[in-house]
Amino acid sequence: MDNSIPVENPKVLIASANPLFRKGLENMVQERYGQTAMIQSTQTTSETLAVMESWQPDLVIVDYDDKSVSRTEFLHQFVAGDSTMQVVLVSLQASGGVVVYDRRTLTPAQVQDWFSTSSSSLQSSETPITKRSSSMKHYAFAGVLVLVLTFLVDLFLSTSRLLPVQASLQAKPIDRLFDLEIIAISFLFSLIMVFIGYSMIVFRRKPGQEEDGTYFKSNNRLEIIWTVIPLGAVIGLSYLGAVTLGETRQADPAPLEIKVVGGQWFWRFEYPEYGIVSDKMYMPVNRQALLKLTSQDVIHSFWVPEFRVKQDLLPGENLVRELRITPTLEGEYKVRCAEMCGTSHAYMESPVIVVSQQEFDEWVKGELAVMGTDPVARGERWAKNNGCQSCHSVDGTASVGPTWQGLFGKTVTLLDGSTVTVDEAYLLTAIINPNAQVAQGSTPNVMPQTYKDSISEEQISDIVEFIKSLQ
Ligand code: HEC
Ligand SMILES: [Cu+2]
Repeated sequence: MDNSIPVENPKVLIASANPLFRKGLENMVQERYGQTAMIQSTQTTSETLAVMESWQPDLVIVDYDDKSVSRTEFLHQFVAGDSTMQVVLVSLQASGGVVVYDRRTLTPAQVQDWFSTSSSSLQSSETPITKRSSSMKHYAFAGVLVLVLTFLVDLFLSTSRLLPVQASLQAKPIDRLFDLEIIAISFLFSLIMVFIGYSMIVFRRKPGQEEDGTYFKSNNRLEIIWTVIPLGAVIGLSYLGAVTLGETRQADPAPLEIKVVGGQWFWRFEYPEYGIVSDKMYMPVNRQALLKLTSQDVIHSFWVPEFRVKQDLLPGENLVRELRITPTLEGEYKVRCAEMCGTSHAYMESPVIVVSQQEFDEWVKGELAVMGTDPVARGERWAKNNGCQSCHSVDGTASVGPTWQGLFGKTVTLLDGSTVTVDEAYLLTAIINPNAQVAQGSTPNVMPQTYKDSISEEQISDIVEFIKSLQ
């Protein structure tokens, strides 16, 4: 391909809607080639493309700053075609300088030469091919920095105890996945930080550097890479997630069944095998527990961080959910509700106690003994298990509802002005039909109206005994 512009009668096309730009460049071209130069000018993209097609200019000069001549479209057309004409994208500066942004089939020396007759300064921002190898050096260096930072961040995160102690068999695969994700997080963090930091320091604009960066339209290779890699990562992680979930659900042949009931705002644990109901969850170590979870009102979520696994509790008999936990470490933990469920959500927690099989058997014996003989102890248990204590104190402290201390035998004035003495019948009515008799100073409709159905008669009479005992 012949790169030179003919000295005799060169055809020059100037594309700009700006008359000053056109005038300035015409002058330069004439200074360079003399009056023999043939000059045409165009003012829009389509006009420019049409003239290029029909007139076949030797040189095209495009106004870089002009909005009515789309340089992108123009360049695209030019690059796509097989024309040997020469193109210079220039920007005229207020100072009188000329900035060349892009050119084709013209070496920097030729541009220098071409403009040498004018007094303009000339700068080129095109990256010559020889810069390639030094850019590979930048990549290699940044790559090493990314690896080093990844290692350090991962070291920091994995030693800074983000998770509490691992106390169940099901926690193992989950923690393995966490380790992997922490490596991925460290890598992504480092990748972004190193590239931003490196660019800010190494490629900082030097004083006096005025031109724009190199123009490029798109980079297919880069776009394919940044689509395929995240896609692969997401698919890979979902596969690992599914495998891990499967591992946490592996069933032992004879698990200990525990029915877990959540309500506003209490936890209740029932052991059908033993006929025990408790407000604390006891678990023998190294034996799988099969939790059957259900809610009495809204959605709650069973979460003991040390066990890692978590499960929502949904209201409704047909929506009982299962969760398998094999505790591996004796100790006292806490179940907390992980689903915002109302005002006392944050306090909805109960002890979870992992003990040896022997201690567990003793606990079962003790529970059965308490429940078998003493109605007051049973009543205390039922009151706790049904969440009464989130509104009623047993020690005189003010709460949502009246305290139970000293309630029995007290004379209360009802909203209609009548006075009654609190006896067993009053307590019974107060529990199964709370709105029937509301004491002055209390708000009706706050206490749940559903205990008549959800608590058995025997249990309610135990609760009455318990309230009676609180003098
Ligand atoms: C959401 C809060 C709340 C819960 C939970 C709750 N109560 Fe109440 N309770 C109240 C309020 C408020 C009153 C006073 C207004 C009324 O009598 O309805 C009250 C009144 C009572 C009274 C009558 C006290 C008096 O001075 O007249 C008894 C007895 C009682 N509750 C027992 C229970 C029992 C037993 C439970 C659990 C099975 C329970 N409550 C659960 C809020 C609650
Ligand atoms: Cu809850």
